[in-house]
Amino acid sequence: MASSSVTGRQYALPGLPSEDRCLVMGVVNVTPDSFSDGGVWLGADAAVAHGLDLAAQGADIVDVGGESTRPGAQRIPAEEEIRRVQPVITELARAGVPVSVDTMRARVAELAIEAGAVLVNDVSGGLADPHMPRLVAKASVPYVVMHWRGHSHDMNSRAIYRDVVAEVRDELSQRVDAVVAEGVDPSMIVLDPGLGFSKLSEHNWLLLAALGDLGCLGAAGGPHPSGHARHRFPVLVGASRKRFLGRLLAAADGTPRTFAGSDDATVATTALAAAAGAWCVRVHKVPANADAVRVAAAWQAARADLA
Ligand code: PMM
Repeated sequence: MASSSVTGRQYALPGLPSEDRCLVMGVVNVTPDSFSDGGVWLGADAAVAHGLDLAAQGADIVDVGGESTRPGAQRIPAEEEIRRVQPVITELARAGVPVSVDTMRARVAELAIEAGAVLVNDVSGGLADPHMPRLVAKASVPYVVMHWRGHSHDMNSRAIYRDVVAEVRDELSQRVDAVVAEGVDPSMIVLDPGLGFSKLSEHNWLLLAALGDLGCLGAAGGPHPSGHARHRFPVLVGASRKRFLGRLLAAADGTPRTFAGSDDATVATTALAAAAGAWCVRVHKVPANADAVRVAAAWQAARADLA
């Protein structure tokens, strides 16, 4: 696969670590209802302590979110989201941890950046809040544009694809055009296939299998009209504890594996994603994933020596 020669250092994003391997983003959900760890880190002190633990365990970035995006989740007011994430980001940034904010709201992103966040992780790719791309452009911070078709309360009804890989690429490409038109520097954009967001298990597996090429927009169909022809964007992958892993590992009676019981499978997806050239993996448990990205980097380097 052409992408196997891509290393993390080829994507130097301002304010973020740059390594010769896939990065590890540890998750801190300051929510009562996130699908795999809701309620565990709801208090600011517990959330900060958890973020510091993740960093000490080897997380390169800590992603702080205050709004659950699990299937079926209802939205919360912006004030509540700000109340949850602001103190946590402030403390983690003060401790020197590279922090990203997981939000779809420009106002939350703005306050998070003021509090020290260095990356905006927008699961809606700028669709949920039309002010987001301009805010990100003005702040000049890296921006995760995830593939998204709608809010969590009805996202499963949108999981209809003829060719999921082609459609996700096309829709990401359209989002890149839209946010670049709002002033976002293409070199600040990170793409994410949005595993589990308006996707059934089979869609997630196909996207994972195509990961090596997903970041390369315009490459398959020739030059892209927007001018980002053959640009290779860094790709972030969030497979950690998602339901498609629990379903794969279901018991004989069909009972899906628990979220925590999917952690080893998450590590397997991390190794595969990193070997396919992913820039970063977003995970709940850091240590084994931090090992996996190093294994993948050694494997990539040896493969390059063979070539
Ligand atoms: N998944 C979740 C939340 N935020 N952000 C990005 N960029 N990619 C993802 O796949 C993603 C995300 C949902 O998982 P969680 O509720 O366990 O955090």
